[in-house]
Order: sequence, then C-alpha cells, then structure tokens
Amino acid sequence: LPNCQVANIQVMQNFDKTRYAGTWYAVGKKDPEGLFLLDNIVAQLNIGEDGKMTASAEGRVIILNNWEMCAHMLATFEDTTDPAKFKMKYWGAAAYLQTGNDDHWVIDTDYDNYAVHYSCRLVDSDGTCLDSYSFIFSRHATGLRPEDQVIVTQKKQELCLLGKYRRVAHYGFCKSSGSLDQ
Ligand code: DAO
Repeated sequence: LPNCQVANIQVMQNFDKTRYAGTWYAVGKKDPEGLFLLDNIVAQLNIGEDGKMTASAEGRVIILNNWEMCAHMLATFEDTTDPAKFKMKYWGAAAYLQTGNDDHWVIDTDYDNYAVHYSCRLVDSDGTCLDSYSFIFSRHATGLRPEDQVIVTQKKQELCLLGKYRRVAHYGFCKSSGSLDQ
C-alpha cells in the first residue's frame, strides 16, 4: 500500500525527455483546487538545441463571467537532480490566463502510448499532498489501450489518487476556435 508521502513518490527511472517530446492528449485529469483546464487538453512538448524542455498546451477553459474559450499556454521547464522531475513555469498567451510555477513529475511512461504526470502544489505538514493535479496523457485523443490502462490504474493508486480522476473529452474545441497553431 502507498503511504502517500510526496517525498516517497516513485518517478520514471532513466527518464529520457527526448522520447517524451511530441504531442500528448490528456485523457484523464485529477484537478487541483480552482481547476483551470477543463477538456480538449493537448500538450506539445519540445526539446531545444540547448536540451531544455518547453511546451505549448491548449485546452478549453471558462474564465471570468462564464466565458468559454480555448486557452493557449506556454511553459518552460527547469531540470532538477532527478531527470524525471522538472520545475515548470507557465503562462497564457493572453494576459488574463493563469500563470504559475508548478512541479512537473513524470511518474511513468512508455513514450509511445501513455504517460502519467503528477504535480503537488502544496505539501501538508504530515508530508502528504494537500493540493495536487495529475494528467493521464495518451499519444492518441481516443484514449488508452487496455494494457496501458492496467498500468495507469496502478500508478494512480501509488499516487493515492485512485478514483479522483475524470475523463477528459476531445471534441475539437480548440481546432474550431480560431487558434493560430492548430
Ligand atoms: O488545469 O487546473 C489546471 C492545472 C494546470 C495548469 C497549468 C497547465 C499549463 C501548462 C501545461 C504544460 C504541459 C503539461
């Protein structure tokens, strides 16, 4: 059984960020407090010539007075001593979107089909996480293969987040909303 200590969470061993690059569709999400990205979430991860990871992402959001829009987000990643743990700085292409500094941990991936991401925003005094979010990514908007779902369910349990995820729909919202990069 997992003990739910953030410090004990196992991340991807021998993580290779060049294989992690490319397009990922969020097919599952555990939301943080004050959730932001709702659905139609697609992330594009890039590795620069300097070896640094950057990302652009989009997803449907509701801002201010129930205004529904496609948020275009940008992120830079700072390496840490663990190759699967990054510090992510993110901001919106538009000033009224969220900005922030989050951890970006790669818990598990086979690079070609699925990836399990985790971010704890607030560690409690007992070492457990008070405010986390987590993406289940797939290389395909249609979802995960049954064999990957088995692994992903195991990882959700290790993160102490089993049962806290929702399915993330993809219905082309950000393709039909005047986006410049789709
Ligand atoms: O949706 O509530 C939320 C939390 C996520 C906000 C930050 C996401 C923007 C950058 C994503 C980069 C790729 C993982």
